Amino acid sequence: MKLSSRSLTVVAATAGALAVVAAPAAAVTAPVRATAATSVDGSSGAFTYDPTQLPVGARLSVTAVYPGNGSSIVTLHVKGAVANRDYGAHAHVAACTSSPLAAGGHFQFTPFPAGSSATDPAYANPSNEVWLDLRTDDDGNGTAKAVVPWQPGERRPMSVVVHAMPTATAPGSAGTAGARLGCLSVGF
Ligand SMILES: [Cu+2]
Repeated sequence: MKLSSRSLTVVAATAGALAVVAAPAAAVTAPVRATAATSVDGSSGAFTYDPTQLPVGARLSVTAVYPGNGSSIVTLHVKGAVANRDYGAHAHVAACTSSPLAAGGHFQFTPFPAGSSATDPAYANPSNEVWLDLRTDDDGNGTAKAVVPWQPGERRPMSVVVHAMPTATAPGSAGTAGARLGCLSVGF
């Protein structure tokens, strides 16, 4: 009996050790992917609101990964946009429609409180929002990656909007990036 009980203890300890090792590597939530080419009416899955600045057929691809450490890793790939230019981009609170403003404001993990504003850098910053600015190469392709120290809960972003300018950071304009050029709905 003694020998048997001891064997069980060893097995239990081994299983416990394995569980401890495995936990940090496991994703809390499955990764999310969305990809679509832009069109004016959105029938291709994504919108362009200004084909001169974001051509019809440009491809927007977003990936979100939620590792066990509680962070979110979001990437944006743009293909077939205007070559060698800067675009701003962010996660927004609502899904895309043919109306550029329908995607709403930026998703803020901690929403700005009453008395503050959407452009207060204490809330409009790349740790509290998901900023995905990028510069395209000679072929009009570019990539951005954002790592934020939180994961969306009940409130979740629902789209990525591409803007005409790099994202501003000054008080009163933080988070702004000019006109909305395109939009991809993403099931974050
Ligand atoms: Cu935006």
